[in-house]
Amino acid sequence: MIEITADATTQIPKQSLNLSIEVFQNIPSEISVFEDETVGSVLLVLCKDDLIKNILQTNSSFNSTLTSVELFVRNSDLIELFKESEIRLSKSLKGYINQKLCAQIEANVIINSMEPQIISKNLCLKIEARPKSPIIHFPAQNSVHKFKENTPYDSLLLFNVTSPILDPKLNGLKYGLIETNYDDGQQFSIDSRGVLKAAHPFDYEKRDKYNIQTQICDFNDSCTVVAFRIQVEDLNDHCPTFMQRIEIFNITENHPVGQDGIEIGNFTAAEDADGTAEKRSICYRLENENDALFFIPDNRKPALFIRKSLDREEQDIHNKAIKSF
Ligand SMILES: [Ca+2]
Ligand SMILES: [Ca+2]
Repeated sequence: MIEITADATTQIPKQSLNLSIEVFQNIPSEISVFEDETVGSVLLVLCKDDLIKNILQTNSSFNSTLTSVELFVRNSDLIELFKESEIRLSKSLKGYINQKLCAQIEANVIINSMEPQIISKNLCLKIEARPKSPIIHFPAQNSVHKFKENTPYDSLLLFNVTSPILDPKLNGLKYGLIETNYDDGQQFSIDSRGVLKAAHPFDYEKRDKYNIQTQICDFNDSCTVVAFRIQVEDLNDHCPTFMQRIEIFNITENHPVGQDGIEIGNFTAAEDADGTAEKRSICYRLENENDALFFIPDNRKPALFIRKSLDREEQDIHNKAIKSF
């Protein structure tokens, strides 16, 4: 027979707190940490007041002024508790990618004169590789995109960019034009959907190409830059015009003229302001195409011919108009 003698104060067993893990409801059970996270950085902030509030909610007889909570981190050399609130990284996570490393957050709760209760919760670190910067699928680096001059385009290009960060809430990408020395990006804009627009139609004769650089950043300010060219295509939007309005040719009367006629002079060629040779095609014709005396044998050449010799006594001046087209 064993006789137990006890001190009077311990004869009445203290009431147990019976706290559940619910008191840790504000603390996540898992947090993601990048593999290259700096040692000493704060991974999580514990709020003791929230913990006490949760404890008091479990029993209305608990008194906040008589409640004390002490926090500890157990079973981990990866994290430490700083100032009783900050969970800080205490060791490099290099080499732990895709691993889950867990520690316990322990709370020693003392309320009134009740038996202290230790309650703990697992806190796991999910080690991830730091997300890479956004991936630009379109437009390709150094690609060339052609657009016609004088043509209004609602939009020029629609960027196709994805981010390796999977959380769609954080996946909003930021698009921006990078200023270059030549103001190439000045008349362009890019919106939050990645639509590139030009403020006004292009004019090949003013500028035939623009070298654009855009930067696409994720929420983490991890950015990717892509450079491409907007090439303007020339259209035949300029007509040839004569800069020399009047020209005078002299020919001796009764000049012998063969079957093919003879050239009486080359007039100054018309000019076409179009930027490319093929859009500067210039042809000539006499205003009166059925002229009995004068003709232009090759409508590409600014050369005027006569079919037969002229007689000064019959007519000494012939006024002819030539058209370019
Ligand atoms: Ca032209
Ligand atoms: Ca043109």
